[in-house]
Amino acid sequence: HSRSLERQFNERIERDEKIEPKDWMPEKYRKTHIRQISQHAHSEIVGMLPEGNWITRAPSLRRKVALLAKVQDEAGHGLYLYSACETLGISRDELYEQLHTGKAKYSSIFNYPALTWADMGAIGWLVDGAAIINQVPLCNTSYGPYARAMIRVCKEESFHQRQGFEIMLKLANGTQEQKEMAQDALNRWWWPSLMMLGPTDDKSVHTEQSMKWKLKRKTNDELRQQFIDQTVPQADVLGLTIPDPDLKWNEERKSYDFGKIDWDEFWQVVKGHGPMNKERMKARVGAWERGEWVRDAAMAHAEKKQARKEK
Ligand code: FAQ
Repeated sequence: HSRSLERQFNERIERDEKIEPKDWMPEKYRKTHIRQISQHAHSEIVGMLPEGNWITRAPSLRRKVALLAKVQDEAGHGLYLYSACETLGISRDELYEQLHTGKAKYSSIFNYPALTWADMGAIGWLVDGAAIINQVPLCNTSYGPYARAMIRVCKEESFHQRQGFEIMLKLANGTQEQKEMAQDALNRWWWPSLMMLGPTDDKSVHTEQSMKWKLKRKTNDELRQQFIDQTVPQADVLGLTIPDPDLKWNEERKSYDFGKIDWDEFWQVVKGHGPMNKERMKARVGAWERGEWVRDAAMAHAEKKQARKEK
């Protein structure tokens, strides 16, 4: 019986039908979706921290308004994704618990510090740029709630990316010191942005199955190449130099060849030993603990209301 259910399920995937929360699905499909969607949600929430750090120091009111809106969007993406994840039968409390105990991962990129205002430019340009490349194919992912969430998320990410690029453009055309700040931010965020798209395909344990289930529509290496090919001409427009001496146009492949990525650094960060891992977790766990009285008060209020209704 379950084998025929599985066959029907695979045929639905084959026909590009969306799988919905109450549909039958293999347990492993459910589990790997909870893993990826929750990691994605956690990344949005932890991803608010490096930029949140600069809201009070934005150089003008207009910059502040834009940055504030961007960080609020990230909160919205996180909540949207947690809701999509909950449709797979896991509670919000369990998801938070997994993040706070280190059981669930979040994107490596948010374990680097945002040191100067130029980092707000580099994050929007590169990190949101990489996020869009990764997320546009996910608008076509097989699980309905995830696919629909991605449509709105991608529209907002596109504003975020432009916001960042415009900060870079302004700095790159500013004083010598401003241009140096922009170059320095590019130097620090370039390699982590490439790593953000995940390990190389031969080291990626989930890609093969996730491609079959159409959870992933492109592999990590395909997305990375696409990101590089799209971003190098943008660096030219800015007049900045990508910090990779081996970067070179390959006429035959119609793509850029690029230098070696430091995968040891990536795995160190993923395992919790990046420059900001401890601080990021401390901020999240602290926020959860400081919010306890609010949750308790809300529950007590709801219970009182319910009791009054039952009288
Ligand atoms: N960081 O077999 P694979 C954003 C883990 S965008 C940490 O290749 P998969 C917007 C992976 O989980 C950022 N861990 O895994 C924003 C697995 O470990 P596990 C979030 C990583 O899932 C912008 C192991 O390595 N975007 O937040 C990373 O097939 C600016 C083996 O890897 C998404 O999450 C990493 N970078 O492919 C917000 C998009 N890469 O789980 C604020 C959705 C891999 O077995 C400011 N996710 N690992 O313990 C995906 O597309 C995929 O999950 C990948 C990884 C491509 C990230």
